[in-house]
Amino acid sequence: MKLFFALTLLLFGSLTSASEGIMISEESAWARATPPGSKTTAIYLTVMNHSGADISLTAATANISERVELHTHINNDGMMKMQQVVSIVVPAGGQAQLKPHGDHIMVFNLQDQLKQGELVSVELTFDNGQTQNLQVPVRKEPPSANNTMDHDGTEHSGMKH
Ligand SMILES: [Cu+2]
Repeated sequence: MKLFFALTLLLFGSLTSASEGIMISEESAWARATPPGSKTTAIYLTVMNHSGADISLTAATANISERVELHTHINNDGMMKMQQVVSIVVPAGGQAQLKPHGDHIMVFNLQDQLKQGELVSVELTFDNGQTQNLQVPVRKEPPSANNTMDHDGTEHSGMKH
C-alpha cells in the first residue's frame, strides 16, 4: 500500500513536470489598492498554459479574506456587470488575462485597507491538479503602462453584489 502510494506520487509528479502546464506571469499580477472603508478588491494576473490541453482555473484563495471568488464581466444591455463564474479557462498553448473590466479574482469582506506596496498571498488551483502560490503586490494602477488603461480606479468600490 505504501509502495503503491509512493509510485502514484512519482508518476503524478513526473507527469505534471513533463507537461509543465500552468505558469503565472508574476510581473502581471497586482491587487487593487482600496480606499478607506472599502470591503472589496480585485486581483489581476496573466495565466499561461504551456500544455496541449485547455486548463481551467477553478479556485483562488488569498490571505486577506475568507471570501474569494472568480468573476467575469458581462455586458447587460450596455451595462458592464460583474458575475461569479465557476472557472476561468486557460486555452491550450494560450493564456488567460485577468484584468479590469474582464475576468478577475474578487475579494470580499476585507478587514483592512489595502495599500500600495503591500503583498497579498494568493493560491490558485487548476483542474489539472496544479496549484500555484504567489505574492501579489498591491497597486493603484496596472503594472504595465502599455495596458489599455482607462484610469478607472473606482471599478469595484461602488459595485453592488
Ligand atoms: Cu468582481
